[in-house]
Amino acid sequence: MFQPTAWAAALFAGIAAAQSYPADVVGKLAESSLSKLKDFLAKNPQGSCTYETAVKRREWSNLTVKERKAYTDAVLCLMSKPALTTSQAPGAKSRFDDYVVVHIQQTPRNHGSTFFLPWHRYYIWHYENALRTECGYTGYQPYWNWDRYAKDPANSPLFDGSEGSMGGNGAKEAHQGIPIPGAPRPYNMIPPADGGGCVTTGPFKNMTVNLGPLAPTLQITRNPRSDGLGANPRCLRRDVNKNAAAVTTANYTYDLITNNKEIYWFQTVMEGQFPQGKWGVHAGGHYTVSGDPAGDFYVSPGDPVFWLHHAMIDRVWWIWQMQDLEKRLAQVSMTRTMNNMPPSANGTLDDLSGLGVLAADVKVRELMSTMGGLGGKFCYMYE
Ligand SMILES: *[C@@H]1O[C@H](CO)[C@@H](O)[C@H](O)[C@H]1NC(C)=O
Ligand SMILES: *[C@@H]1O[C@H](CO)[C@@H](O)[C@H](O)[C@H]1NC(C)=O
Ligand SMILES: *[C@@H]1O[C@H](CO)[C@@H](O)[C@H](O)[C@H]1NC(C)=O
Ligand SMILES: *[C@@H]1O[C@H](CO)[C@@H](O)[C@H](O)[C@H]1NC(C)=O
Ligand SMILES: [Cu+2]
Repeated sequence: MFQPTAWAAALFAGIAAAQSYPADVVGKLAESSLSKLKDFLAKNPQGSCTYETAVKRREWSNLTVKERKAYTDAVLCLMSKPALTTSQAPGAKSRFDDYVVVHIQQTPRNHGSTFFLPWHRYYIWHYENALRTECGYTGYQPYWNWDRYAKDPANSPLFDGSEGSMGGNGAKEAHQGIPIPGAPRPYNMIPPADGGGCVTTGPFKNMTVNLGPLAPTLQITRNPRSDGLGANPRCLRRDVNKNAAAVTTANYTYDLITNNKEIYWFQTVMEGQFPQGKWGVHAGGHYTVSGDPAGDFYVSPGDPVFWLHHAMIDRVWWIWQMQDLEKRLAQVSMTRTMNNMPPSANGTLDDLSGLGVLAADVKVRELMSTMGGLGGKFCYMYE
């Protein structure tokens, strides 16, 4: 028997469930930590950056569809402006590609090293600033709270392919899973999901990926240059993957923040402990997108959703720092090379970190605080 009321109620529940997310344990922890930040700022004023003046980066589904479109329009605008890096990277076609070039060039320095968290903080801020100053975007960099979509990322507000999404999943195309080097079975392979082909829906359905690949997880035509910086135009591919997303639920992030008191362990657990079969939330988020270039360690910023993932990485570091600001705003660890290969000295707050031709080197010390870092240019929190 047809029951219109039950049908309407079910439909309404579906819509409501898709759009409202109760605070998770990590969000509650962030909320309850803000008083520590206020106290710290009262004792250590940061010039014009105050608790009241700091801007708030917001979660993707907390933006209205109009706000999300303003963001993706600004990204498309960056993709339409001429590149500044063509002399080093003949494949770079746009200002958006400039950021991919810098990541490719600095990948070994900025992962598994002292620079991982501070450098990516600088990198995201600079990109956000380009969207605002070069493309008229008036909002701030949104983040992707992994937990919200982990159960079914392909049908989430981030990847459902609607105009308010970051673009859809890739078309279904047979492909392999993602090998996780050094991990024991069954953690040595992230099983493939239902995409793998070109993204055909949402704001980025027509985008061209120009650079790379360098470490492809799909069969992609090789770049004409060994450094990946030559022209290799192709479609954006994704394999939105809930197998990877399973390690990004809030309990993993909460555990990461609360059970690792030293930066060395916080960063190590975040970046993954593959020999122990632990992928970590960092790889988990990257491989939730997968495909090309999102699954490529070097070229991943060429998928626009990278920036929302790394904003979440930055948010998690911010929440971790708030637990003990006196100490954690000054804590770095690891060495100057990826996984200390080749061996190098421990990095320090006086080491330099920069964005190649895009932005000057600054001391790591300048990148430690979202509230007053970079000579006061950093002045943000996460909602
Ligand atoms: C899609 O991309 C092609 C090639 O870059 C371009 O010629 C075309 O105008 C684009 N279409 C839309 C609707 O943006
Ligand atoms: C998080 O929860 C899942 C599902 O209940 C569980 O399998 C996993 O071990 C938990 N992870 C952590 C780090 O607690
Ligand atoms: C480098 O850091 C490690 C731990 O992070 C520490 O054990 C070691 O003593 C440091 N080395 C030097 C030369 O400071
Ligand atoms: C979502 O936005 C509302 C205001 O628009 C805010 O009160 C709430 O804290 C936000 N929640 C999260 C988790 O960002
Ligand atoms: Cu990176």
